[in-house]
Amino acid sequence: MPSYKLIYFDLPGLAEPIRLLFSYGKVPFIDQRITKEEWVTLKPTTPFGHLPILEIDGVPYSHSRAIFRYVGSIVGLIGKDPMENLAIDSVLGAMLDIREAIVKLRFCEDEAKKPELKKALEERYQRTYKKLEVDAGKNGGYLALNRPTWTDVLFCYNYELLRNALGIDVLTPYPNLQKVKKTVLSQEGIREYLKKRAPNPMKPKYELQQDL
Ligand SMILES: N[C@@H](CCC(=O)N[C@@H](CS)C(=O)NCC(=O)O)C(=O)O
Repeated sequence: MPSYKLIYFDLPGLAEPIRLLFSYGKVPFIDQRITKEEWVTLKPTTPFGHLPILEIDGVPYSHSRAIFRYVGSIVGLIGKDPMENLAIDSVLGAMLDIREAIVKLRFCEDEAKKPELKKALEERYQRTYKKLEVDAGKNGGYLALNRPTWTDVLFCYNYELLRNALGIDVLTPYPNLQKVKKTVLSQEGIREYLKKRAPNPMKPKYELQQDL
């Protein structure tokens, strides 16, 4: 097996789905967390000037989505053909749209604009969750296919972000999506990871480990 080193800040951010995916498959990896000061020196040496980076046998690879897919594949959570991978990537797109709306709201410094951004986030996630609820019902509790895929794991992390952004349990009206989360959190590797998860410096009210 190659050696894996994930380099990111001491935050969940774009690295957390990668940590969760490695953990799902119980694939050992070095979880290197760097400080802002270290980043100043490291940045010019990186392929695209940002993190996360996954080093595979010492060779650095960038861009979170590419890394999600790669780690998804090594832990057996990808599709078997282009059509299946299209269904998986479509859920990825839905999660990224929600994340974008969360980031806009969280980093907005203009108080007057926040209600509008909150409304946009609510509309975005409700529309997405309604559609995914139907899909998860048809797929027996999985989002993209009728078996687990890496977007089920990504969904759980996205849910954690969303729940903290809005301060409500956004899953309450969606029993099939609750099942997706339950299935992911029942995986031994995920449970082990969450039990010893590094403290989140942002101190969010809700963390996935509360549901173990
Ligand atoms: N398209 C990239 C974006 C990565 C990105 O924006 N990384 C941020 C942290 S979340 C970063 O490296 N910020 C520090 C910097 O740009 O100097 C990906 O998906 O990995």
